[in-house]
Amino acid sequence: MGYTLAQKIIKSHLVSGEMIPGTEIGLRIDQTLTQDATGTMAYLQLEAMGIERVKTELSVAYIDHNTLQAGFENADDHRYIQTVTKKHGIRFSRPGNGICHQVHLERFGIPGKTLIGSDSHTPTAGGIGMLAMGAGGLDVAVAMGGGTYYITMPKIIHINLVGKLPAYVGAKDVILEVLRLLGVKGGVGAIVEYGGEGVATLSVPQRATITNMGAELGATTSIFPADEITRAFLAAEERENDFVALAPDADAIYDAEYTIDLSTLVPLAACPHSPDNVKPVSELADMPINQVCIGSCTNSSMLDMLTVAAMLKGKTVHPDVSLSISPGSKQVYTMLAQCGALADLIAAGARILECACGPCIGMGFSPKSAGVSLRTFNRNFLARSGTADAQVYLVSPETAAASAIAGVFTDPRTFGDALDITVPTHFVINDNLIEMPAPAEESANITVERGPNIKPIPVGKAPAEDLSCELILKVGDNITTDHIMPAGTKILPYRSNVPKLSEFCFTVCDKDFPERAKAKNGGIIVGGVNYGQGSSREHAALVPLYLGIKAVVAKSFARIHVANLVNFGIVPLTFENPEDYDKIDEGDTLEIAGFANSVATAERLILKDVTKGIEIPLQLTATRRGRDILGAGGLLNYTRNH
Ligand code: MIC
Ligand code: SF4
Repeated sequence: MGYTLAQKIIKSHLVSGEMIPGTEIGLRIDQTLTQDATGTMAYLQLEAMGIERVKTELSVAYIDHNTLQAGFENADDHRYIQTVTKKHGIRFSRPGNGICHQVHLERFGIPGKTLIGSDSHTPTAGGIGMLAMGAGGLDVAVAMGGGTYYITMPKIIHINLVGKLPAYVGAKDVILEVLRLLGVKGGVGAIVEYGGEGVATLSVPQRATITNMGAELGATTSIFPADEITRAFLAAEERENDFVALAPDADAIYDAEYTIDLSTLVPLAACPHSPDNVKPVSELADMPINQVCIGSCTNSSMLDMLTVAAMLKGKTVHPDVSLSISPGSKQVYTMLAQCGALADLIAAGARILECACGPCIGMGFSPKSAGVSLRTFNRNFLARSGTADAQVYLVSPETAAASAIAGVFTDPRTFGDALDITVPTHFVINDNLIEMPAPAEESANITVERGPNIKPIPVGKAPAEDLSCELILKVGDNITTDHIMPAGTKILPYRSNVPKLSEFCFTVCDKDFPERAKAKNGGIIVGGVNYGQGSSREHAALVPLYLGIKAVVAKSFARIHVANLVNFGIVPLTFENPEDYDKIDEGDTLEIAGFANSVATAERLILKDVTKGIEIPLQLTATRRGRDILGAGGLLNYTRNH
């Protein structure tokens, strides 16, 4: 039997388990990345585990999220990351060097290698044929120490691409079409593998746009083959030696198959407030808009920027629209300046931001009240932009540029003659903002600098013998980590200060939650399907732990979040009968007799709702290892004990 592309990489990195979908496997990790909003915690954990030097082939720490420095906190975190990485053998990408995923693709990604990153969009590197996955910071810290990364062996979904994209239809429209087809939980438990003759018509940056936003499908990762186009991209980055050709076996077996004819695609938009709420732009045409933001790890490559610059050249942004542009990396920014395209963007009235995540994570550029914002980003979750009643639409750079000029939602196919823009055959290489770590023999001399905002990490406790507590919060389906632990300018500076961060937990859903949880010493949270979708931020587990949350009962969980819950000792439980969700209410008193024993061994637990006088069967779907971690009160304790 032949293997798929992803299966081949898994096979060559398998440390434990068998490649049977749904069972636990352990993988050897070649590369890691962190960003600053999750990195401080990851490196505090690396220190807590006593890891002296990283054991991966390459580990890089990027500074790209918390770049608006309205107080000392972010700058202190950056200094902490700079010094801790120097000491422990990690490269440091300075602020100004660009968004982690864009820079990693340009300078470090290697086909056939494994990468985990403390950011859910790490699968961007799947565009170059890497097996790249998002993970919680603690899992990344373990991998840096040479530890195994455990996942559930995914199914493989094959997306067969045929044909060629028409003019003004972009790679973004391909992934929006996949989201329309599969939905935000359509990729859970699966890897999405792209193949077919249409692959050869897509450049590496286009492929990376598609694998990037595979995160919004809930997929473990997404991947493209490594072919002559990949070789040319690596050669243009002066890294042709890193090229390895990768393709699935001809007789590979997939668990599901879809075909997308690229030539039939049209410009699409994901409407508020979910990336799978997809409609053709033509249906939204002429809706007045207030803001356009171009950039983010999804659409900030040289190809995207040149496309936008060509469309804006000689034009002026509509007076009702504020347009921001964030190039993805210093390489992109430099080349835009050198070729004159930057001048075209500035002349048109674009507000050029530094190469960082920026508006994507609410770091500035919040829209006006009830504002309509078109963004080339990957997430339009409620309130993520920083404006609670904003209406955020996710679109391609082509749709964004055409609409910014017109002042209304515009189908870019009405814009004019087709553009002829291709990926440069040679990129400007200057890695001067990537600092190398100190040699091992000098690391003892390096002092790690810790600002006053860096507080100790909360550590979990072993489960109680019997659990009795309140149903402290009940939420619906598809709750994102942006609901659980919102981000943005005002909150992100506290990523290394969990007590302060806890004041914002779940406030998108319920303003009183933090106070209530504190007063009642926590309790149990109940959720619907796909609980915890979205980011990799382990703060969405750490902060509930700090507030005393003992367990989350949901209809189903998102992959990275459920791993984070286990890592911090919060017990993830699912309803045996999803309809039982409707039978229990916030404020009910809940009991699980023999809780600790059940977590250790039982498949089935009985939740007693004392208020209603009913019993509800639950399942704990943790692996043996997961149960041991929960029993120890989280991965830090578990690692210490081992
Ligand atoms: C995001 O896009 O939501 C983030 C911000 O990049 C997160 C990481 C974080 O919360 O720091 C992610 O995607 O994992
Ligand atoms: Fe940054 Fe946005 Fe990408 Fe997250 S999705 S890494 S915030 S650009």
